[in-house]
Parts: sequence; C-alpha cells; structure tokens
Amino acid sequence: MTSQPSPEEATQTAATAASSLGIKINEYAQWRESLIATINEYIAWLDQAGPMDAAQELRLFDIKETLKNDRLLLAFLAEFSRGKTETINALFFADFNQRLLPSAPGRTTMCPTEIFANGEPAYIQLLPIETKFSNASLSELKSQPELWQKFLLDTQSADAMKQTLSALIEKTSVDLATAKSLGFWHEDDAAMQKRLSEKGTVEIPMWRHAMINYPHPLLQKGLVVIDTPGLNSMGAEPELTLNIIPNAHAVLFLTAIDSGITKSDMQIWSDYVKNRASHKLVLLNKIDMLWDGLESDAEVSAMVQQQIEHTAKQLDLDAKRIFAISAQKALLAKIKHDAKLLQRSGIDALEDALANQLIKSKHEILGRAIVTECANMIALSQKVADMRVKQGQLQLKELRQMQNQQADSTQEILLQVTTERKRYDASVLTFNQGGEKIKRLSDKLLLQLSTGYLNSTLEQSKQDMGDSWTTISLNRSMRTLTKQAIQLAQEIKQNGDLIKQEADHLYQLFCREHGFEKSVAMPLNMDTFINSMQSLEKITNDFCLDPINVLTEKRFLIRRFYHGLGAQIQAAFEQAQLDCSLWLNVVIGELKTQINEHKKSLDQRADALMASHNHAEITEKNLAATEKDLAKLSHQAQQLNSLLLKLMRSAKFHQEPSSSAS
Ligand SMILES: Nc1nc2c(ncn2[C@@H]2O[C@H](COP(=O)(O)OP(=O)(O)OP(=O)(O)O)[C@@H](O)[C@H]2O)c(=O)[nH]1
Ligand SMILES: [Mg+2]
Repeated sequence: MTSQPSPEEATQTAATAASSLGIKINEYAQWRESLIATINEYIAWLDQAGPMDAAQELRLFDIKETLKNDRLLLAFLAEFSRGKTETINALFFADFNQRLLPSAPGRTTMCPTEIFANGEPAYIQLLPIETKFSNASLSELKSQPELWQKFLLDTQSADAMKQTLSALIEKTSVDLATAKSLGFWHEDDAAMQKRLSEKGTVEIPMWRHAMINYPHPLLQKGLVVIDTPGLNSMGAEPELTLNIIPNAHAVLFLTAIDSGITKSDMQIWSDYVKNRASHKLVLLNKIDMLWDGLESDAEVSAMVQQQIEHTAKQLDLDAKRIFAISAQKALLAKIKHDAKLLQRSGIDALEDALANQLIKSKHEILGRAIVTECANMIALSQKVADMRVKQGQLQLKELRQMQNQQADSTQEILLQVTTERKRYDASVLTFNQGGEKIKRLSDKLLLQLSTGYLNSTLEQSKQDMGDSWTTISLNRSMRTLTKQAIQLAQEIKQNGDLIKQEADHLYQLFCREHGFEKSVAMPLNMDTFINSMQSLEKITNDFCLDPINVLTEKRFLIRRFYHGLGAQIQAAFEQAQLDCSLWLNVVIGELKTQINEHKKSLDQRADALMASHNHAEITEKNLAATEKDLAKLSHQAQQLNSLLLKLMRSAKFHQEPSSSAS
C-alpha cells in the first residue's frame, strides 16, 4: 500500500517540489498579479484625479478579469498507447504516489479529457456519447450541466479517486449503424471487425468528453491540460480541430520508441498537429526500452539521438523540437524520489522547454494586447495631466499679472480668456457635428457584425446546404461564407477609414485652434477577423479533402462539423465586434477627453479671474490655491510616469531559463 498524502500535503509537496515547469508557471502567475496591481494603481490614480469615465472603468475591470481568468492550455495528442496519460501522470500527479489517471497497454483513454481547477470541490464530469446525435457544439453543451454526469472526487484517498477516474476508459456496445453515425466505425480496424463478426456489435466510448476539476497548484494557477484518446477513439470531434488545437498554447505530440512512426501516427501528425497547432513539441517516449543493460550509456544515447533525427526527418521538424523521455520512469522516479532515474528519464528538459513554450506563446498574446491597451490609456491620462499643469501655469500667470498690473490690463486678460472660450465653443459645435457623423458610421459598422446579420448569413448558408451533407457542399458553403466575411471586413474597414478621416479632421482642428498636442486616430485593423475566417476555411478544406470524410455515409460527421464551424464563426464575429467597439471608443474618445478637460480649465480660469477682478484679497487667495493645485497636478503627472514605466517593464517579461530552475 502506498501512503497517501492529504490534499493539503499533496498541494504543498507539489508546490515545493518546484519543478522548472512549476517555477515558471508561478512566475507567470506573479507576472499577471503584478500587472493587475499596476492596473489597480492606475485606477486609484484615475479616481483621485477626478470623476472616472464609466466606459474606461468598465474596460479596466474587464482587462483585470481577463488576467485573473487567464488559462494556459496544454494539449496532448498521439495515437493510442504512446504514453500521453502516463506523461500527464508524471508531470502533474506524481504526488499521489501512484498512477492516478488510467494508463495501460492498448486503448485506454476513451474521450478527450480536460483537467483544470476552478475552486469548487474536486469532481469529474462526463458527457454521454449520445449527445453526438444533437447538432449542439461542445462549447454549447458545456453550458448545459444537466446533460453531464457528475461524480465528486475524494481527494483524501488516491484509491477512491483512481476508482472514480476509471470512468475515463468506459465503453459501451452499439450496432454498426450507430457506430458509423457517431464516427466510430473504422473499416480497417481488425479488432473492431472481429468483435462485429463475433458479437454483432461495435465497442465505442461511453463518454464524449470529460472534465476533471482538481485542486492542483499548477492548475490553480490557470494551467489546463487536455488529454485525448488515440485516432480511432476520437470519433471526429470537430471541436478539437476547430477550437482546442488551434487555441492551445502548447501541443505535445507523442511518438514511442517501440512503435516508431506508423501510418496512423503520421495521420494524427498531419491532420491535427502539423499545420494546426501554432506551438508544438514532439516527444519520443519510452526510451527506457533501450536500457536493457546490454548496451553502454553512450550506445543508448547514440541510438536515441539517431531515432530523434529519424523522427525529425519523418515529421519534417527541427530535431531540437523533439524530446526523448521515459514517462514511466519519470513517474517512478518522482514517486521513489530517485534523482538519478529522474535525470535519466529526460522529464526535466521537457518541463523546461514546455514551460518556455507555454509562457512565451501566452505572453505574446495576452501581454502584448493588454500592455499596449493600458499603455495607451495611461498615455492619454498623461496628456490630460500635462494639459492641467499647463492650464494651471497659465492661470497662475494671469493671476500674477492681475495682481501686479493696472485695471485696464486686467480687462485685457479677461477679454483674452472670454475670446478663447468663444473660439472654443465654435470648435465644439464642429466637434459635435463630426461626432454625430462618426456615431452614424459607427452604428452602421457595428450592425454589420451583429448577431442578426450573422444569423441571417448562417441561415442562408444552411438553406444552401439543404439536406446535402457532402464534403463538396460543405466546402462550397464555407468558401462562400469566408468570401462574404472578407467582403464584409473590407466594407467595415472602408467605414473605419471614413471614421478615421473624420476623427483626424477634428484632431487637426483642435491642434490648430486650441494648441492640443498633434495627434491622429489609430486605423481600424480587421486582420485578426480575416485571419480567423481564413484559417477556418483552411480547416474545412482539409476536412473535406480527407479521404475518410469524402464517403457519403459520413454525412453525420459533416453535419456535426458544419455546426461546430458555425460556433467558431460566431466566436470570430463576437471577437471582431468587441475589437471594433473598443476601437470606436478610442477613435475620438481621446479627443473628447481632452476637449472636456480644456473646457473645464477655461471655465476655471475665467471664474478665478472674474472673482479676483478688483479684489486684491481674493486674488491673493486664488494665487495661493492655484499654486497649491499646481504642485498637486505636477505630482500627479509624475506618478503617471512611474506607472507607465512599471507597465512597460511588465511588457519586457521574458521567460529566459531561470537560474533557480535547474
Ligand atoms: N516502458 C514504458 N512504458 C510506457 C512509458 N510510457 C507509457 N508506457 C506504457 O504504455 C502504455 C500506454 O500508456 P498510456 O499512457 O495509457 O498511453 P496513451 O497515449 O494515453 O494511450 P490511450 O489512452 O490509449 O490513447 C501503458 O502501459 C504505460 O504504462 C514509458 O516511458 N516506458
Ligand atoms: Mg491515455
């Protein structure tokens, strides 16, 4: 019997076991926290600098939520029995001192399994395979808890957990037609053929998808691990190709030393990984099979190296992306605390590369977007703060002139401010007219990306498909959809250019007439939307060209793929709508903020002058108050400089191999 640590102990051991993966994920979590802290400081600054703009407040709140809920997605893909689950056990669950997730010879894992931590008590949730008959995509089904079977996991007992988790390998028997319609019949699978002829049924997975919520420290930091079954048990789940793999921050593809690269390994590599995953690593697993004691260490190393190079050639990949490991020995070494075996297993080098890969890709996406957006906001606040300082200095100058000079020059100063105010009112009129024009163009722009517009486009495509669920009609339909979407993006871009033109005129006007800093509106960029649509078109095209899917009897798969595609197109539209709304908010938002500020200071200057006119005592008082304000404003402006510096430092976050992560 193995002694079982309590969950608290397990958590502590895992946290202190400080693998390089653990260290780097912790560093990444700290980076997110420090970014949130900087944003909070900025919010506090905005708060004390004056009433906060509601839209900006909401946006900052959203950014913080994005950072808090950030996920690092790590997906494992390979033919059955290459050691995916064993590697997951070795990487994340060795603290249980046993093999927690079911891993055994032959087909073991039967459905894609997501492992994460959401703060709730540990559980496994399973989606019955029959849900494949409906058109709902996996993302839609995730929001319908009543369709899932949920079992709590007793984290106090590894044996009980192991027992509950064995649901992952459950199978059920169905007739041939059902197996075919669910995408689980494979003509060339000898075992399936044999069973059908002997028992008249086909064994298929009992569950379509599994979700394991488990409070592991790395999962709590936002890591999500996705285990998958081998090729034939995948059952053509469109969500994998359309969503999970392209969005994974690292995809691990496993090959094994004993099997080499078979036809089906190659099929998974080319269908799911090669051009699908943006960030991938390859593992050459089971190297311990070469440690038979008959060869010297040097000979074993040479054999491993040879196999790595051979694999690199077959997969058309840089050999540096291939890591030779023994998942089984890594798990054993961690359980037995055998440092020598652990080192020999190659898991350390893998953890290091994996951490760098995950964090690099994540930081590129999340860091760049958020840091740029916040930096732009702070830069605008800096402009406003500078305007305030400038106006404060002007006011001080005017009051001093008033204090020192004759009554007629006081009149002159007052006249100057009033004239400035009048000129300003005229410009505001132009601004309001321009603003209305921009509003009309914006409404039109957002309407083009609205759910109504999208639904009618998708409805039209569905009608065009009719009942012909063939790859030819699917391909045609997707091509039409992409063409329409690209056309739409171009129209939106043109609309965006008109808005920018209008906004630039207004920026020029206020720069010319009122000394605002020279500025131009940022152009609208629709590249992300176009790229998403084009990559969906590419995935559809590949799906349609795949000989397995060309057969007419695959119409169920085609229909399911089509519906999965709909969900992804919708996601692309929603993202584009959000991006466009954010752009519209800033395109004249910056100018609006500066105009309001200018108005406020003009009023303030006029009021101070009027009150001080002919009242030496009040002038004295106003002077003292303005001097005090000015000191405060200068201090506020300086605070922003240090905030921006802090933010820019976060942008430079790099996961160089950390010296402590050896
Ligand atoms: N010798 C050796 N055996 C291993 C190693 N890794 C995994 N295995 C064994 O290979 C078999 C398959 O491992 P799994 O982890 O179940 O493989 P999988 O890729 O998850 O397979 P499916 O779940 O069926 O898709 C199990 O018996 C493991 O113990 C290894 O590094 N060395
Ligand atoms: Mg498995």
